[in-house]
Amino acid sequence: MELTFVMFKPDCVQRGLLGRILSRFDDKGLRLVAMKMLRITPAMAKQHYAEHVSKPFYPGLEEFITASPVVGCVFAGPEVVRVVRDMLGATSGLKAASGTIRGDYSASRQMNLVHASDSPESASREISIYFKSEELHAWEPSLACWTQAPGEV
Ligand code: FUP
Repeated sequence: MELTFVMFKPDCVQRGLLGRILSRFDDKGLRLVAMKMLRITPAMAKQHYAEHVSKPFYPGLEEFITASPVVGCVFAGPEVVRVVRDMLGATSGLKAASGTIRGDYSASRQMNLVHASDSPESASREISIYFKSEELHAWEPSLACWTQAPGEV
């Protein structure tokens, strides 16, 4: 089953939105397979945002993402990378559609509450920054037979 890495960023934890936003993923029926709270170091930030390190906004992004603890998660599900990106909405909370997580809770491009992998390849790279393989839990939700038909998984 496809995996994606999701990070509840410092603004999400600081604003007390973690439970509310996490519940949207639960409500959707996504399977949580790993979760931890951690403080991102500058070195981890450079690894995570490798494609952005040389961009002008990077220093501010690093300062923000290392300022306070985050919660990292791995979710599993069919097409979960695209499903979660659709749930987040556009990068900037000012542009994200109403009804998406960023559209409903963020009014900022940098403080957009939640990160999610943009492809299965990014997911696997990002998961390896934050989790050891033994920290990912394979489990079968008892209600799985009521969230997806057998051929869909
Ligand atoms: P996303 O894939 O939606 O998380 O967005 P990007 O990979 O394009 O950007 C990574 C992070 O950099 C975003 F969460 C927001 C931040 N960012 C800025 O702070 N300023 C910018 O001009 C662009 C992105």
